Parts: sequence; structure tokens; C-alpha cells
Amino acid sequence: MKKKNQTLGEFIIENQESFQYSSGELSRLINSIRLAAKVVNHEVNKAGLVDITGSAGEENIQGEQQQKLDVYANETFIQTLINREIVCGIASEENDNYITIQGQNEKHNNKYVVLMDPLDGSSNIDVNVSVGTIFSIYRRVTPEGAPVEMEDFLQPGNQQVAAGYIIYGTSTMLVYTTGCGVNGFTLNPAIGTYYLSHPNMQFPENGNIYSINEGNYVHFPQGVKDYIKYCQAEEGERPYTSRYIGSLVSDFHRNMIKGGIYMYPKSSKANNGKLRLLYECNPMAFIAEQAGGKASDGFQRILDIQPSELHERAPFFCGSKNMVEKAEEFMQATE
Ligand code: AHM
Ligand code: MG
Repeated sequence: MKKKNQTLGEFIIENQESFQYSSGELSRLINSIRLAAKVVNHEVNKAGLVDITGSAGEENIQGEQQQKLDVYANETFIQTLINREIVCGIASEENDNYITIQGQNEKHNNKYVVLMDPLDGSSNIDVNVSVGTIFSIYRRVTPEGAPVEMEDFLQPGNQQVAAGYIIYGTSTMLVYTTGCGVNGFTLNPAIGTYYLSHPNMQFPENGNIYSINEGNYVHFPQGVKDYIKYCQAEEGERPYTSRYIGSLVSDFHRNMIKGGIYMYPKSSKANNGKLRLLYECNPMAFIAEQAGGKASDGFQRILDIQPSELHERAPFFCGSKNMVEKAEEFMQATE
């Protein structure tokens, strides 16, 4: 039952026991993410003041270089995790290679790796549209006591122990799962506390929103073109509504609440679409499934794809279960 005014901190402590490896490390890790997200939120909220404080690359009034927000977010998340010595490695959209973290007494004895997109949709910042952070957490597969290796990061999404996103929107929210459902917390910026505002989030089984960059229509595979025509057809509950912010976290978040499908398919311009499997598709797919939704590349479950590269891309169809299954039907009918 939803407790009144439950904070994220209280929720983490209360639910720690239900987590299968409850050593407290994962709780401390989520706590670090919650802290870094507050710092990034504060900076993102000031983005509109660039004319006053100076834009990226310029010097501010104190003679310091202004950083781009995605670089700032990347450094903030990495530094917060390093300072707390709770992960053994981090991979980020902003870094070509993964980062190894030695942990306490340089013993490499932390269990978890984090993969993240520190500020997704950052091209939206200039126009005051919501952006997000996406994160994915795994246990390392190589033995503790030695530096992490690439295989610790190249795990299929079905091995995730936790995943989540932060949406820097009209309100800032942190939404995450540890495999026992999805819960959403809203930040009260005045006091810096997140409250449980969206307990046990569920994707409606059906929806009437489709989200895709239709500007790429001519480049889409026939199955996607056919599915778009299906969404637009005058029949039953259709035509569906088209909504596309161009900010994955925001499009996903809206669709999870209202019912809908997000699609970034392959195209004749990009063979695997645009989104990155490890820190965009997998965490969102884990959250979607935990909320009763579905995530597919059009042919197979996203979470079952065996990755082979840190920054690889995958076509992505994610959202209300029945809508994703319908899109898969169209994809599979034409290939
Ligand atoms: P980014 O990681 O470079 O910010 O790109 C990811 C973003 C997603 O948030 C969004 O859904 C997609 O790119 C939009 O792409 P497009 O402009 O091609 O529709
Ligand atoms: Mg991104």
C-alpha cells in the first residue's frame, strides 16, 4: 500500500531486503545516482540562463570555462560513483571506453558495473524541452579482485539487476526498477527530497499514441511504413495520436503513463537505427517489461540480444504490449 509522503530514501531502506543480493551495495549505488541526479537537475534548470552566465566553451564571470551540460552530467555521475567506491566500472555514451574503478584499498572488490547515458536528448536543452538520464546496472561476471573486463559490460539485458531513468521535466522524476516492479519518485526541489509519487507503474496493455520520427518515413522498412498506416487508419479506436518529443526518456515516460508505442527502427540510412543497446534500449526495455509492457527490435526481445560492442545500436519498438506485438506482426510479415 502507498504510504503517505514516503521518500525515496525510506523506500530504498524498506525494500532492500526484498532484493536478492541484499548486501546494501545496490541501495548505496541507487543513493549515489539519486544524489548525482539532484546536482545535474540543478544545472539543467539553469540552462536557460546561458545568455547571462555564458554558453558552453565561453568563460563565465569567475573566469571558469562553461561546460556543455552533457559533459557536466557525465562528470557528475562518474565522480559521484567514484567517490563512493561502490562500483567496479562505468560505461557511458560520452566515453569511448569503459572506466575501471579500483574501489576500497584498490582491491577491485565491488560487484556492480553501471552503464549510462548521462544526458539523453541533449539537443533539446537549447529549446527548453525535457531531457533525461538513463542507467543500467549489472553484477560483474569476472571474479572480484581484478580490474573489470569488457565482458562485464557486454551482458544481455536480461542480466540487469536494476535500471532507471531521471526525467528533467516540468517536474524532475526518478523512475527505477530492481526487478520487482517500477516505481516513480518526484523531486521536491525546494527541499531536495524525492517522494514516491508513482508507485507500481504499469504500461496500459493497449494505447493510442505512436511515437516515431516520421520525417524518416521514406527510409523506413516496409513493415514500419505499413504499421504507421495501420496507426493512421480510420477504424475502431484508430486513428491513433502521433506524439514525438525526440527525447527518448520523455516519450517513453508519457507512453508508459498514457499507453503508447515508441519506435526507432532501422532505416536505409542507419542499419540498426540510432539508439544504443546497452544504455538506452536495455534499461528502457527492462523498465517496460517490469511495468507490463514490451520491448523488441521488431523480431526478438531486446533483453535477449547478446551485445558484442559497447556502443552498438539496435532498432527499438517499446511500449504497450499489444501495440508492440502488432508492430512486430507488420515487421515480420514483410521480411
Ligand atoms: P542522443 O543520445 O544523441 O541524445 O540521441 C538519442 C535521442 C533520443 O532521446 C531520441 O528519442 C532520439 O535521439 C531522437 O532522434 P531523431 O532526432 O533522429 O528522431
Ligand atoms: Mg542518448
